[in-house]
Amino acid sequence: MNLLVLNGPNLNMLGIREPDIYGRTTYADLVAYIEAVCAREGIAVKCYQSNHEGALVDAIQDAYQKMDGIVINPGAYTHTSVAILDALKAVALPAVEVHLSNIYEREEFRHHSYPGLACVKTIYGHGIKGYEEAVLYLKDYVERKA
Ligand code: CA2
Repeated sequence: MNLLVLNGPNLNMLGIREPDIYGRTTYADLVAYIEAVCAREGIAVKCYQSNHEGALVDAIQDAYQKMDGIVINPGAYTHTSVAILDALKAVALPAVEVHLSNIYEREEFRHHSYPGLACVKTIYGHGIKGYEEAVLYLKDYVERKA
């Protein structure tokens, strides 16, 4: 199984600022954690982070016919990006949305997700463990569909 893990704007700042909300794990630690989970599960993973909406759309399009699934934390684009929603719909790959924080306990503008409308599941409020949960959910989802 081939998996793309996408992180959106400012997630490269993990562990550097706002540890009360996002924890003390750095982005490099997060990538190492996801890679270790995927190695254990026999999954080939590509992790990519960008602060640019179009670059995230490009990465989703590049996954078409190469990847079996996508884990995505769109960052603040969660609440604004119809372009990311449309890209996920266009490639029609199973996608799981992850949020480190509980977006439903934060400001009201964080309660709605556009990309989430094209995802088979959303995991929120579990910190970096949420990425492991997303990987395992997608693995099971893809194997059940095979
Ligand atoms: O909870 C999440 O994972 C979010 O997707 C994170 C986004 C936020 O806009 C969403 O509403 C919820 C923000 C990511 C910013 O990450 C930072 C990490 C460290 C320091 C500053 C920002």
